[in-house]
Amino acid sequence: MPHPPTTPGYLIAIIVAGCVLPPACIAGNPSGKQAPPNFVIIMADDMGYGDAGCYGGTHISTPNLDRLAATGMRFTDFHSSGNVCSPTRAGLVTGRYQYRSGVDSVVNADPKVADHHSGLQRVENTFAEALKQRGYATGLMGKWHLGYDVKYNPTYQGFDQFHGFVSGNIDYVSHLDRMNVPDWWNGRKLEDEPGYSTHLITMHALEFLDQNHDRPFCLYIAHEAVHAPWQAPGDPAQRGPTADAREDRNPKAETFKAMMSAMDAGIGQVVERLQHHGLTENTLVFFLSDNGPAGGSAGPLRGRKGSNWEGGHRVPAIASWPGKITAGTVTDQMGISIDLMPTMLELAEIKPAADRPLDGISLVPTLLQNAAPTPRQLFWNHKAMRDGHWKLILGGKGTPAKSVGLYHLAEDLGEQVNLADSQPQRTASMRKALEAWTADVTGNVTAQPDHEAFLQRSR
Ligand SMILES: [Ca+2]
Repeated sequence: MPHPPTTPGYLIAIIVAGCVLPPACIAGNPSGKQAPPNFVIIMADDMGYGDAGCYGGTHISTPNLDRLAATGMRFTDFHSSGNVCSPTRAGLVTGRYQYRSGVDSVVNADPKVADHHSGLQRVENTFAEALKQRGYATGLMGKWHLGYDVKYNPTYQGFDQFHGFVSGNIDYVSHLDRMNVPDWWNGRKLEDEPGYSTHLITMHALEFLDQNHDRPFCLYIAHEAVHAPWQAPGDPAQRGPTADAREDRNPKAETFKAMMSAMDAGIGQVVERLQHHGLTENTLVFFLSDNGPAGGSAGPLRGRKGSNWEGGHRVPAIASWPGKITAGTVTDQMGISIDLMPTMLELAEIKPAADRPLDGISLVPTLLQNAAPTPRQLFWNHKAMRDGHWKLILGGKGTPAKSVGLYHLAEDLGEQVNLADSQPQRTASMRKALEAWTADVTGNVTAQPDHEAFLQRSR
């Protein structure tokens, strides 16, 4: 018989970051109530709907993602709120359509471009800020892409720790951005370290887990993979004074596979580290991609990164939480990246800020009860919307600007049979809903002072 501990765990109050968690919150305590769950959000970059084995991808092996799906829940109808990088990230961290924060286009690497000067303003509430109030340790490892100036650094947006880069992509080896500017940060300090970016992101994620395993935490792992430049582990730098300046437009199949494998292996290491610390049953792991593929595969979907066709924004999404989410489930519930913040806040019992209502919905009923899918409406870029299985798209890439497309995705996932003419009433009502949504999300946009000042100077 093991001896009971001298000091029963339930008598200890954990004091973290000025926040006292009641004894009932301590994991496994005799009151039966669990500690608030930990969150690990893993976002791939430019990974397509067809780029994982568990999504029918045959060109690539993703054993760790496949295992995550086998131990958890796989979404068939999950979306990014943008079809390119920055907008999706602005939506993800605020839980609101990105138009509201004024970060609705790519924050450009080139300072001569107005969009270089946009960023997520401090007035926004991020999930990291919300969770910090509840005593969570917070970290971002990898890509931020929500502002270049150091004043937009993620450590000003609720993240205690940041190891990674602020631009859209860096050389995986030399860590220079597209303008050949060094872009590898430790918090607010430019601090390069040697290594392949995917490996570094994983290493810092594991360190974060080692440092914070005994308190509630939220770890946002924003992989660079599988964004260009196309560099596999072991490849030389492509950017920098001594580097081969030529960057391939399209990836070689072997290179792309190796980039994906490095990320997949890193995800496996993170799951193992959670197991090592005994955290799997109190940690929700959620994996998703930030938009459709650039170098990879959209599977059966039409369109790719940057388009409003499903291939631009329907993404792989997997949730794993052993003991809470039934292993091996597949859900057709429509979901979107802006749902993650309301989901985390509900699980952590935090009320969202009243002045910044969330646009997403909590996915808790889907995750924990595998509730039957509820129909909903989702919107993209003032040009596309879903209403249940119906998809409306205005001027879809490859069609005339004024074209109107209506597709029934349950029967036509590839958006090939345009029903707009045969369904005029539905088309009209969806257009009306899209216009109303546009008016709503553009009605009270957060100002972007640096962007405005740049435009003033260039006039
Ligand atoms: Ca992206």
